[in-house]
Formats: sequence, C-alpha cells, structure tokens
Amino acid sequence: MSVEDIIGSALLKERIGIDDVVALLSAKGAEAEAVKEAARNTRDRMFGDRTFVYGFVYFSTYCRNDCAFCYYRKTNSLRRYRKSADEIVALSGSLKDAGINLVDLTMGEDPVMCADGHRTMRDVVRRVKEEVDIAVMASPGAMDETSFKPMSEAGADWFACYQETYNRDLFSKLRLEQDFDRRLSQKTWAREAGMLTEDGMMVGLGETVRDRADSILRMGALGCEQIRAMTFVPQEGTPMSGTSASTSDDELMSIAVMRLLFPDRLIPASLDVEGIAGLRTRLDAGANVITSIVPPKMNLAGVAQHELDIDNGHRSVHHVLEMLDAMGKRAATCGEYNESVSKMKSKVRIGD
Ligand code: SAM
Ligand code: MD0
Ligand code: SF4
Repeated sequence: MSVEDIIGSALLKERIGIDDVVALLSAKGAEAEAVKEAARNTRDRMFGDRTFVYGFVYFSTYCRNDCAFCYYRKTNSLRRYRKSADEIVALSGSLKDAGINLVDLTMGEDPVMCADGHRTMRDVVRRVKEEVDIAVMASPGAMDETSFKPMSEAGADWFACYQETYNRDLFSKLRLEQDFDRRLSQKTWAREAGMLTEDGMMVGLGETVRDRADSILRMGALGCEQIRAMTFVPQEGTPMSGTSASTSDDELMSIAVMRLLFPDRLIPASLDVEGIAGLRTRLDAGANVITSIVPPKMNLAGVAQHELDIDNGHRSVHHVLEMLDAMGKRAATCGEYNESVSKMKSKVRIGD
C-alpha cells in the first residue's frame, strides 16, 4: 500500500499491520509531511485548541541503577541533589499558580526515597496532592508490586515508566541488570491499582525502524493513556557518550504515527530534547501535551538535557504559554484537564 493509502486506512480506523507502520515511519519528503498533517488534524479533531501542560520536578537525581544512556546512572560522577518535601510542595505550588495542569514528580531510583516500599516518595505525593491540589504523575522508576496501591491512595493520578524499547536484546544493553518483564509489569500493576499509565520509547539508540514500529504497536496495545517517543541525547561520562546524536526526524515521525494509530492518547512534546526550539515541530507532528516545563533558578535539572533552556527561563510556564499563544493554541485549564483525567480513569483499558 502507498503511504497515502495507509493514512486513509488509519483514518478509517482499519487495523494497520507492522509493515504498514514501518512504511509510515519511513516516509520522506512530501509523504512524511502528509503523515504529520494527518496526525495534526487528528489531534485537532480529538482535542480542539487545548494543549495540556505538565510541570517537571526532578526532585532527586540519586539513582541505584546504571542505565547505559543516562547521565544520572550511579557510576557517573556528578553533583546530585535531593529536594526536601517542603521544597517539592513549594515548587509544585508555584508551577500550579503559573498555569500548569499536572506535576510530574520524577526521581532516579533514589534508595532513600525507595526505602520501606517507597514510603518517602509516597509522602511527597500525598503532600503535593493535599497542599497543592493538582493532578500528579509519579515517575519513580520500577517499584515492587505491593507499592502500587499505596502510591495510588496517596494521590498519584498517573504512573510513568518507559519500556524504552520492546526489543529485549536492546533493552538488556540499555537498562543493564534490569528485568524487561518486571518493567513491563509496572504498567499493569499501576493500572490495577487505579492509576493512569504512561509508556515510552527512546529513538536513536541503535534500534531498527521495525523495532520502533513494534514498540509503537506494543505501547498502543498495552493501553497506556499516555505514550511518548524521545530522541536519545548522548551523555558525558556514560558508555554511550560517543554515540552520534540523531536529528529529531525519527521522533517526529514516531509522534505522528502514534497519533494516527491511537487518536485519543495523550502524546507529549518534550522540551527535554531540543529545548523550546523543538516545541513547534513536535506539536506539528500531532503531540497534545507539553512536558518538561521547568522553573528557572531553582536548581532543578532536566533528564536528557540537564541544563538546556532552564535558567534562561525558556522552559518556564510563562514562556511556554507565550509560545502556545503565538501558535494560535492555548493551555487547557486545570478544570478541563481534570475532567479528561476523570474520563480516562472511568474507562481504564485492560491491555490485550
Ligand atoms: N528514573 C526513572 C526511570 O528511569 O524510569 C524515572 C526518570 S528517567 C530519568 C525518565 C526517562 O528519561 C527514561 O525512562 C528515558 O526514557 C529518558 N531518558 C533518560 N536519559 C535520556 C537520554 N540521555 N536521552 C533521552 N532520553 C533519556
Ligand atoms: C520529560 N524530562 O517529560 C521529562 C521526563 C519523566 N516522567 C519525564 C523524561 O521529558
Ligand atoms: Fe536511573 Fe532512570 Fe537514569 Fe536509569 S534512566 S539511570 S533508572 S535515573
């Protein structure tokens, strides 16, 4: 089938097989633009002019893991920080006041926060929920099955844990000494505990186009309400520091294909890859959530780009809202966002 025909089938909600997903992801030039245009129109049809905006609070950069791609892997030497619960509540409150819809509470697998069934992390979630009254995403890495119900009861609306790839061999080279199935189960355990879930894949770390197509289909089938693709950014001091950086083209095609195949999912445009310069291209590929909005001058880091555009304020809520306005879009209100969350929670999908 031609790319045009595959787009047509997707719009008619016909089942798209992996060969066709590979063809969409491989589209170039005018055909690639047609995929993105169809994705953008689908996004507009599903979500109108509203974009969801997520504040990012990377509250502890300590980690017990040694992921080959990550700046914060335990064997990298860097100055780490752990924010106090009071600081996290204050940061979350100021992000809410500035207009964000959700706070993404993210950490490395910090042994202090993970101890005793993630008790300290959970206390942070509970305090943010009670004192700030905002939607909360917990991104603590992998947890034991018994920690999910308490995390949900503490007030986490979302649980994010990215598989990175569904190619098991590649996974074992990236997430060293980590178990593929345990990480996959995170999404199921979170859903069973009543949370919405986010899965994600990384692009540009040695996977094939077919691997990407497979990851997209698997993430979709798993039923996660939010799915993402992020380009790998090589990090100093890691085994993958010498890997050449990719352009974001493959990420943009992945975003567009996810949107075409799974029209109602939330799909982020992360500021953590190319900073604010990468916002428009990602929204134009069909993303409907802006993530990794970070307040300046608070000594908070990004993940893939730990400094880019943070202290100059370009990843601030204010600047992002200005950019959205210039693109003829608007941020959703918290009321609108919370309504979407309630709707999604009422029909949590059980994966097939
Ligand atoms: N530590 C938790 C975990 O690993 O699940 C949560 C935070 S982790 C830093 C969040 C995600 O950032 C990873 O799952 C990965 O997809 C992404 N990431 C980390 N390093 C990256 C890099 N160098 N380039 C692009 N994305 C990266
Ligand atoms: C982002 N830096 O949204 C964040 C991070 C963790 N839940 C999200 C990868 O790009
Ligand atoms: Fe730790 Fe997450 Fe980085 Fe892996 S990706 S080293 S778990 S912070």
